[in-house]
Amino acid sequence: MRDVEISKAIVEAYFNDLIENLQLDVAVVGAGPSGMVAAYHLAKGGAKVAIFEKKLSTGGGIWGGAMGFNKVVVQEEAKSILDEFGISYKEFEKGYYVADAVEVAATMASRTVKAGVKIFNMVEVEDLVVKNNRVAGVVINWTPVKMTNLHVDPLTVEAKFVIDSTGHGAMVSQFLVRRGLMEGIPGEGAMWAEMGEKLTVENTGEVYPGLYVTGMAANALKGSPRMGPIFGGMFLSGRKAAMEILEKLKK
Ligand code: 48F
Repeated sequence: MRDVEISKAIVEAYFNDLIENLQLDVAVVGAGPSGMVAAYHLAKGGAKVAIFEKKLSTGGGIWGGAMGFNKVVVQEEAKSILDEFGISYKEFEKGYYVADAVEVAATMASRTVKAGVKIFNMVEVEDLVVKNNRVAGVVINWTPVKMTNLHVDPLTVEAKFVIDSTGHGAMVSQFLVRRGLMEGIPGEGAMWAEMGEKLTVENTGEVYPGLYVTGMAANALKGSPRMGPIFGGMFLSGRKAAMEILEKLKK
């Protein structure tokens, strides 16, 4: 066994993936629940899609359940998404299903990758490409470069659509706000699970030509309530964005 062959295998495989994913139908930013569900459905629908996730791990806010009690709750309307991913759950009482947070995060990542989505972890989206008043891609850099504040230029990925699935901070939409291309973002409202869940789905959509928002980012843009450890709204939001984008890609 030669060490250098191991290195060559990694470098060649990684850069083949990177080259293949420099031109996408959809670039999803953030591998939390809404981003993974969106990417999964897009890939199933035949779109070329990659997720860029700044952390090492995928799953965003799934892993810790609530206060580190690693269970998540899903309501009736979103149970079909647990079924679609093959995630097990127990009925707590009518309409409230409880799933293991580790199983949700791990299974979702696995099924998303197997659906054909390339996930680039440890890659931060630091800006957007905007051409002729339309978002046309993402600007990426290594997370350690961003963390250490090194002066290193990024790379560009072309995409027909970008999805901001970055959660509470709505980090991608903030790039447009900073340039005066979008109104200021009020941030999420106070806790109200029922309203937060409903509005997460309603707030999901195209917020600037070529840019979609999902999940908590969608609520942050509208000042809608947070909802804590209930995840159905995140799943339904991801699926809604995917279905709308697939329709637009057909045109
Ligand atoms: O926060 P997150 O899980 O987003 P979500 O899909 O789900 C929210 C829930 O987890 C939970 C909740 C449900 O009750 O409220 O909070 O809306 O995942 C967002 C992901 O985006 C990554 C971040 O590391 C996380 O994994 N992310 C954030 N900014 C960037 C990014 C960036 N600039 N580039 C790449 N990834």
